[in-house]
Amino acid sequence: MPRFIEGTFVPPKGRFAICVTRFNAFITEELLQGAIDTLVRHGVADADLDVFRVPGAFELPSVVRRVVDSGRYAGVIALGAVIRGGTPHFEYVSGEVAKGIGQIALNADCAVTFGVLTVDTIEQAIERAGTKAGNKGGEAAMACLELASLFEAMGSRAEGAGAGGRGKKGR
Ligand code: INI
Repeated sequence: MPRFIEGTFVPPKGRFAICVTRFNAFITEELLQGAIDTLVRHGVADADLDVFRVPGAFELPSVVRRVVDSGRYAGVIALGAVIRGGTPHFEYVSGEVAKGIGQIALNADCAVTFGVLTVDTIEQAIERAGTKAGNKGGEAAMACLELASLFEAMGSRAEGAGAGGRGKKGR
């Protein structure tokens, strides 16, 4: 029988942070509510949850990086909504935010998940913010819980994977 090392949805020790953009707030506030609701219903205490408000998706990576580097969190969730307009601005903003958060996630000692919508229309954004296609903020929160729990099960990089130890930063 193989040994399975996997996360659960029981919050690991430590705090969670949500970084959410103000741009397209009518959508991102719904993503935020979905993420908070998911974390709290899985047992994260209000006192262990911080929300950072960010101007726009372009600024998300710089804020997420500072939050991660603080070492205070077991998990960080990035939320935003980039909606295509008539100019190439969409491509630059959506490209930068995906690349930036991806690089941070790869190098972070804590769980970092991506709940940034990149859609062609406002209708598609609405569908993903708590209507037909679910709530991508809630999904990013679920993924963050599972990944943080998996990291806890794996132990920190310093301790070696599979050690079952706790991470070294703020957990
Ligand atoms: N920011 C978003 O979060 N979503 C968008 O759809 C968007 N569009 O399309 O322009 C957007 N632009 C602002 C950008 O993120 C920066 O805040 C701005 O360029 C200042 O640096």
